[in-house]
Amino acid sequence: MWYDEAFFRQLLDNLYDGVYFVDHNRVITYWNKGAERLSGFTAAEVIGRGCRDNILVHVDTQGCQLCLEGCPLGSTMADGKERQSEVFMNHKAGHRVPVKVSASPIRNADGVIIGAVEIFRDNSTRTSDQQLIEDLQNMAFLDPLTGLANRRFLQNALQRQLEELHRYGWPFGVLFFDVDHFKLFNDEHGHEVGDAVLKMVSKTMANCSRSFDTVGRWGGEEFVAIIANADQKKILRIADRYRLMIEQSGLVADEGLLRVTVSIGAACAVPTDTVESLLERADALMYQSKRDGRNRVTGEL
Ligand code: GH3
Ligand code: MG
Ligand code: MG
Repeated sequence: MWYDEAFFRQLLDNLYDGVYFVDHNRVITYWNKGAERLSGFTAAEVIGRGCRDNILVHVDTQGCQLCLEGCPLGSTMADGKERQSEVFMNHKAGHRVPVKVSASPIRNADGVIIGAVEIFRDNSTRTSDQQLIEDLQNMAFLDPLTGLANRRFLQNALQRQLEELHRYGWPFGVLFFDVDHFKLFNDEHGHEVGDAVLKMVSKTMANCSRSFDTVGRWGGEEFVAIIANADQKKILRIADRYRLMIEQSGLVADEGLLRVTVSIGAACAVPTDTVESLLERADALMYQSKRDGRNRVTGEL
């Protein structure tokens, strides 16, 4: 089977990896699309220039400038051996890109080395592993729908607050929120619109929380806020601000602004509390708000 030069050019351009050729003077003679993508330099900008011309400026992890002191292409042309290395190349925009580089000699029909080819590939897997760890950490503590802290995070935070109450006597309180008649809301507008409203409520809660308070989604249409360093009076005032802000939030829809209200129970932590006993009290107070007509806050007497 016969392939012409255009076929090979197209083949090389379709590779995801960067590929370039240099002649025996280390002048770049070919530069594929992958090389353009990884480096930011177009073929027109680099072909005809020397690879040591301060374009790619490969450095190793010690910051050693390989183009001047240890060019893998130069060494490969000298001894005819293939080489692989991990280096950082220069992107046109100025930043460093980690790449895995393979250099191989190019020989003519008589076996004489007339140049070299370098293939380079994005080597940022380590950075993406790091990213993955961060993503997993976030996922472990983040509620995916609302982006708020999840139940596990809230439980840990409550445990921490209780320890601080024991050790330093710092008072704190817990608000338990439940959206009113949310089943009816879903039935009327659909589950997706329901989800959008839960997001809206979450945003409002996050926006009106003080920087040292924690708000999170307990589950379903239930939310919890931990109010740090506050006595009963202050906790009630903060709870009512949340209630009012949620009541005043509206999702724009064809039918007009869609609103929901919440019933809140506000409990103050006492030294004998556990996470469970504190939440149970806040939950019971929330139910009292439901019985009293919803869209209200109930605290302890
Ligand atoms: P009330 O609390 O005022 O007594 O009435 P309610 O209808 O809100 O109470 P109930 O606990 O009976 O129902 C809660 C509803 O919340 C049921 C469920 O369809 C809805 N819900 C729970 N989680 C989600 C969610 O993630 N998305 C949506 N769209 N709806 C949810
Ligand atoms: Mg509920
Ligand atoms: Mg409800």
